[in-house]
Amino acid sequence: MSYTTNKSTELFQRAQLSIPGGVNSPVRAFKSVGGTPLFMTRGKGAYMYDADGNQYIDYINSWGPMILGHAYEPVVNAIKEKAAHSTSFGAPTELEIEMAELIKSMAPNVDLVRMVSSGTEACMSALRLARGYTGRNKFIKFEGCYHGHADAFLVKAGSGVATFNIQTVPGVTAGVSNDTLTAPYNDINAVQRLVDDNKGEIAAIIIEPVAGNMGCIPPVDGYMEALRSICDKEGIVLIFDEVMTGFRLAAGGAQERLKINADLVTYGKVIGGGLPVGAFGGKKEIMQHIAPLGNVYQAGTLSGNPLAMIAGYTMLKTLKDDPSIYTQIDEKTAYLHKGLDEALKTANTPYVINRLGSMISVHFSDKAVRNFTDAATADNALFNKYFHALLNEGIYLPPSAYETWFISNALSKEDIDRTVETTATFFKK
Ligand code: KE4
Repeated sequence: MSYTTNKSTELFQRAQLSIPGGVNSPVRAFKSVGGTPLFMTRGKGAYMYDADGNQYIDYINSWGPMILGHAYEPVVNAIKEKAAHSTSFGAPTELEIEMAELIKSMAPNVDLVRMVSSGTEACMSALRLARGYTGRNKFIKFEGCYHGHADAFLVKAGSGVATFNIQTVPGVTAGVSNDTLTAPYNDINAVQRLVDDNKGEIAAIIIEPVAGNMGCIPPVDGYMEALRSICDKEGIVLIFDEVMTGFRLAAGGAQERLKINADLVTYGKVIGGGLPVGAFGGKKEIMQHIAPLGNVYQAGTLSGNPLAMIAGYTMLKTLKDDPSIYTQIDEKTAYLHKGLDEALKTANTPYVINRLGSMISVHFSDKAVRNFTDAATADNALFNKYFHALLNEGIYLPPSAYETWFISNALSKEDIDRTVETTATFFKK
């Protein structure tokens, strides 16, 4: 079946007259995979539908939030009900306490948590807090990791920054990026060297505990433990950016899955059930420096607003009350992994499938993909062809080789079988 997408083409032309690049977030523009982005009208369960009425099996799920599939009834109904009583007060509400208590009951090492409206805000605030708490200026991030678009993080970042191969982002001043130190992912010696060369000056190390913004790249054995001990020794704040892994890899996220304690954790995506929500939290010893308790200022007009809170609360409560969802979603991803492996084996092209839990990606590489350089030297032109081959058959992968695939628990065995069969057909040609 090859789809006609005339309506999307028309909408894309029109969008570009009023929105930069026709999209409100660059990764949606298909710039790296080529072609015209598809305009969606609705979604239900594992599927979304474009303006021409074509159905797609969704492996983006809004880049993570739709872990239970689109238009999950309890979330939709909760939003409808809450909206009738006003959408925002700018005053505290009991629901925010319930949301904070729910997060604390699921996530390890979170004594206090502050709600914000995006993953970017969460990471930006966590970094400011770590700097305010330690009195130090520098921090370490990893090449290919993406922590949102706050200036300090746009140095060798992943996701759209890597997709568009933006080396230095105009507008990010040297004054800001001078304090951003970078190291390759999965290389603990590189971190040790930076720590030794900047003794007593590093406030934080921020990491995606399972990287998802250069495709999926799990930490190699012992790496996260080594990071933890360097931070303990040097008084550096270890920030787990769990915007992607939080409430996805386990109820307790990567801290639970990898059994590593972070000092601060940032959340987004799943935590909002599809509405704009982010959060950062951690030990009281650190979080108590946040205004109005302390002097590290951080604020937000719509932080903790009722709609976002009821959507996120309903989503997290569902995940907490039925932990088998995590087993199911992991099993579905393992099934997909096995099927893709069989399909790709028949192809005469090298490939690597990286997976941890429900985070998975295919790299057309002839060697292990353990850091950004490995991901960047894979045959990403082939990925782009593969992306379109599947899209044409109604299967929507993330439109970049530098993204992990997002699995929803609404995916059926048949959806996965169709994905595998279409993969096998493409590689047979
Ligand atoms: P937002 O500000 O986009 O809500 O979150 C930023 C962010 C922070 N940390 C991690 C680990 C993230 O993955 C993200 C956002 N992820 C990208 C996709 N890889 C969002 C998609 C987009 O930019 O439109």
